[in-house]
Amino acid sequence: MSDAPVLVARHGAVTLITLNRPAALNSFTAAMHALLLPALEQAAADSSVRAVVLTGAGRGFCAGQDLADPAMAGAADVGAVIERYYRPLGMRLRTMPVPVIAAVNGVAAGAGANIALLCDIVIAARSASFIQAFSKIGLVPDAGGTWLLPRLVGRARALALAMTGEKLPAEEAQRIGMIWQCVDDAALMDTALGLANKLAVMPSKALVETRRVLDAGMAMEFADAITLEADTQRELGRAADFAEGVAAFLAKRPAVFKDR
Ligand code: T3D
Repeated sequence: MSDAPVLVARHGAVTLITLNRPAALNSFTAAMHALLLPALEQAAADSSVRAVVLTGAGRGFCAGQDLADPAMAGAADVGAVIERYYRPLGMRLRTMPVPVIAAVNGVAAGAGANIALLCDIVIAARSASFIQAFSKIGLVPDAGGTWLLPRLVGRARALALAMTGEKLPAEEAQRIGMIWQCVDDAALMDTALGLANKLAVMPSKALVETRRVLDAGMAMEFADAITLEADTQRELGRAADFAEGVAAFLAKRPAVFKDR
């Protein structure tokens, strides 16, 4: 196996991206950032890619920022690190033209936890855990955590997780609705790739629009949310995938979706 800090592999219509610095629990270095964002950009630009799975090598998913990376650690301006690396990464994940699944194979801490949670669907191994490690080093949650956590688990749990920096086991993360699913360790990759393959044959454009309208709807009045639904359905209703979906249903055959 290559020792590049990010590995990219194709499984049919699915791109599998693996964070690959297992000795340091796949914590983010500048070198890793330099490969991860382009890997996502490439998947986004390739119309044959219809789903992405993000995972980690070894016993961790990602322990957040590599606190020892000379290229980043002890930076005089930590905000600049966020702007340079975590804003583009978070924005890319939230606007991918295909669904992104996090297959959380082990501990996900700091920015590593929030990058996982920014993915559309999070599946974690039973031995995995999530840690908002920031408070322990004198920071606030970043990589989108301040926006995401209260939306996922509510203010009370978000604040307690962020203030204590306590480890949240995957089973508990599923129980409180922070992630979609917790599965046996041995089943993680089959489950994640199986789901990715299922999503890959669904109408990508509609899936991505679903992400957009759900996120936007959280900040809207009810009437405005209905308007957004109507506008979005108007656009999707004119697209080829809708015609194909209805035709396939009526003909009792599998649909072949192409829009992206
Ligand atoms: O510029 C900026 O910093 C701003 C950006 C901030 C974004 C952030 O992500 S801030 C949060 C950074 N992350 C952390 O604070 C988490 C630090 N890690 C831990 O607390 C623990 O490693 C874990 C709880 C995640 C796992 O604990 P455990 O006992 O399972 O493993 P370990 O022994 O601590 O770690 C294994 C190795 O990975 C170890 O190296 P060694 O001793 O075997 O050579 C450890 O030093 C290394 N490692 C783990 N996390 C990091 C790391 N090395 C560098 N940076 C890390 N974040």
